[in-house]
Amino acid sequence: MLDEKKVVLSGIQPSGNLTIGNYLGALRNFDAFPDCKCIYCVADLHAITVRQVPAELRRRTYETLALYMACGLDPEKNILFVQSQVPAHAELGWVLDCYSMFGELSRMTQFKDKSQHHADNINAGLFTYPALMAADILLYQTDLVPVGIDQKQHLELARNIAERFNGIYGDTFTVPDGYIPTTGMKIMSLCDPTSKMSKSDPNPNAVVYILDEPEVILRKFKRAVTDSGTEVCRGEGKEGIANLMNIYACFTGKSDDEISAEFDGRGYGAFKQAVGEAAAECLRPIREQFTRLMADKAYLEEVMKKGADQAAYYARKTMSKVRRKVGFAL
Ligand code: AQP
Repeated sequence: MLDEKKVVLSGIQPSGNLTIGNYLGALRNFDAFPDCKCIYCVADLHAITVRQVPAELRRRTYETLALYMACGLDPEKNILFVQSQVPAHAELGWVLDCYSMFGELSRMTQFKDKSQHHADNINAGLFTYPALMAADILLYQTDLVPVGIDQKQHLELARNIAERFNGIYGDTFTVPDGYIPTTGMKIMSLCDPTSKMSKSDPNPNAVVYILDEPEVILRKFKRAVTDSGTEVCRGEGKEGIANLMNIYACFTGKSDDEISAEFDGRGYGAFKQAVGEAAAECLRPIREQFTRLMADKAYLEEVMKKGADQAAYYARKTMSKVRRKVGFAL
């Protein structure tokens, strides 16, 4: 533990514009730990496991940092930084590659999914991604990792790697726990409610971005795929409605029963309109604050620099322990 406070760490890849899936599954929970040391990175090393346009990656790195702040993360109270600016991530990532088994990495569903979507670029980084994610977490002796349910498998692997390393060399890493939200755990695509809403989805209508304008949000929800029924409730073949209920519950705090009662006899049209309005209303102040922050690039760079220095300080402590344990020359 750093400074005796519990350590919280998470990150988001700047691999696209952030979605309400990223927001509801992860980002919104980042400021739920007032008594902890919170460390949040923009995971640009992870982003290059999929081919990126360099100028866009750089722009989105700034934007992701600004979005962290626009969502309420105060850089005076949290360590906010860009992963590639703290080289210890890559360093520990390599070490942990050597303690990650081919078989366990092969079982990762994200690797299987991304290999299918990027069949022309199934690179080694895509395969060892979870070992780098383990390094991100273990580098800071992290206690808690707020992530969406889709990252649960990677988190389990990080725990296994930590336990394996500790088993060989004695106590080195804190074994982290996940902090996974119970409502709206996995937000699904608006066009195919059986697949996850992802920022890299090529179809913009499948995804609501945090920074979408209110009228765009309303339009996307209006067109969301549902079913031929009329009742707002969960059930067989109603994955689209279930997804909208999850989203509405997240933005309003209402229970399933309250939602079903509210839209009883009113049909899907009224429900979709309400989901859109609730989302647009909650996201409006974030978009406005984001616009203010993006206007001051020098300030963002100052935050990045300070965050990287703070993160590097803690990372160095763990790395010197790791170097000693594995037998690198000191
Ligand atoms: N649809 C989702 N529902 C709930 N949580 C989600 N997260 C992502 N999508 C959803 C959570 O957001 C965090 C950021 O994850 P990431 O950027 O590291 O990678 P990801 O999970 O692969 O996110 P995307 O949006 O799907 O990115 P691409 O398209 O680049 O692969 C994580 O905590 C994740 O659980």
